[in-house]
Amino acid sequence: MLPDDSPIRQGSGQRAEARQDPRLDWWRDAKFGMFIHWGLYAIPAGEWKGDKIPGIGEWIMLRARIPVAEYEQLAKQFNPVRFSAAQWVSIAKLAGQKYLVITSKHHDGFCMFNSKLTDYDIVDATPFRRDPLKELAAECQKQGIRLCFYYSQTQDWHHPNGDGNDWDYVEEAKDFDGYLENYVKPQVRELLTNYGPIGLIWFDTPKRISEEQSRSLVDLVHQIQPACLVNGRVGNHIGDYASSRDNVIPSDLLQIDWETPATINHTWGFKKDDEDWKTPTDLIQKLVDITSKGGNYLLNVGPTAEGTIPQPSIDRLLAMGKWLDANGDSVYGTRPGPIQGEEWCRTTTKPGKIYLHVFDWPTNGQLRVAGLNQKVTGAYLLADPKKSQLAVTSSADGIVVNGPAKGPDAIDSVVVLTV
Ligand code: H79
Repeated sequence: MLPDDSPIRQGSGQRAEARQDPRLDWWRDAKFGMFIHWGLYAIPAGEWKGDKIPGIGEWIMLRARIPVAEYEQLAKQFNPVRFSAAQWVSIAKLAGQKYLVITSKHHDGFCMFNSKLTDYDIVDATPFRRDPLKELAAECQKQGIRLCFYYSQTQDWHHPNGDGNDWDYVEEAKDFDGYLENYVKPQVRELLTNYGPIGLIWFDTPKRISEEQSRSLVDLVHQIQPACLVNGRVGNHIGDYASSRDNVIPSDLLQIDWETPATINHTWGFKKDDEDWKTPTDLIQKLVDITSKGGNYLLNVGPTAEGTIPQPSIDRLLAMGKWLDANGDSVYGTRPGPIQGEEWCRTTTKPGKIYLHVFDWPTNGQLRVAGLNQKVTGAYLLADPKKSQLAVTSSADGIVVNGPAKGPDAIDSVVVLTV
């Protein structure tokens, strides 16, 4: 049992056998993905009939108790003509993100792909009439990004038998199993059949789903695409990897495969008045912090109803990409390093190398690393193309690297220790 305050919510964990599964290797090496929350909720963008609705944007239907018949009308206005799959995938690419997870159906039930199971989808119900997931699939293939889908398997506020809408329907009267068998599973099949190879399916908020039902979903995914991963929020602790709580970074190294889904501002789906953006420094240090503890960072953008990624998000992603261009060796393909729990630094490792990520460069330039039990044979700054050696001296409790008086990178200066 996980404690109540665990960074991984009860039931969102990793199946024990998956820990050694080589199918996860691409994902273990990837470290950084783009999350995209895009749907009808981008139209109200946090405001309903003149009222600002508190909370995350994609929850507006529930928070404002909008009847299905009213919310459905949004589809007629959804015409994101500025959407460009090529641009979105380029942004992910420039940011250094290796996979992209887009909402195929969020809790509001609107399908962002062409589904034969319903007319409540972007091709049948909107003037746009295009399938953005098809366009993204082609573009991801072209640019070498793994395409993945978010799918809300339990909550569906539009479907009469989906979980969560108690203002149009009666919860107790719902045939949840029928909804899973006759709607969710056929849709998951469509997603895994019509869009080429899919990296992973990102389920969310398991809530009332039973262990048997979760298992049958995992089995279905693996049956159709054996290489496709399933995240922990499929429920009942049987995912291929664990998902932490939203925006929560574990304080310690975890001995499982895990990922933090996170926002750049506060909302996931676009909200016009959420302008509280995390700084590039914060985002880069979070990526490094997560990597040093063995996790992945799945960082969200919430495109507008016109189909564009907000500029503040683009600016931050490009800043991350710029840092990764110079320092990516210390992130991609690494595993947690030997020094954990220090405030001023993080460590990651690859065979023969320890990457010392220095967030707070000491004013005397002396980096004291205690508790290293490998023999250090050399040190240099990762961003230094000449790899000029820094003097390393051994002390009683570890090593001292004699670096420059000023760290070369205000966000994170990476020192490579060869071991
Ligand atoms: O897709 C994103 C969120 O919509 C979803 N997970 C991420 C990846 C998510 N589902 N549930 N939650 C997050 C927890 C949500 C809690 C809240 Fe609320 C929603 C707090 C405020 C709005 C529920 C409704 C609790 C209070 C009101």
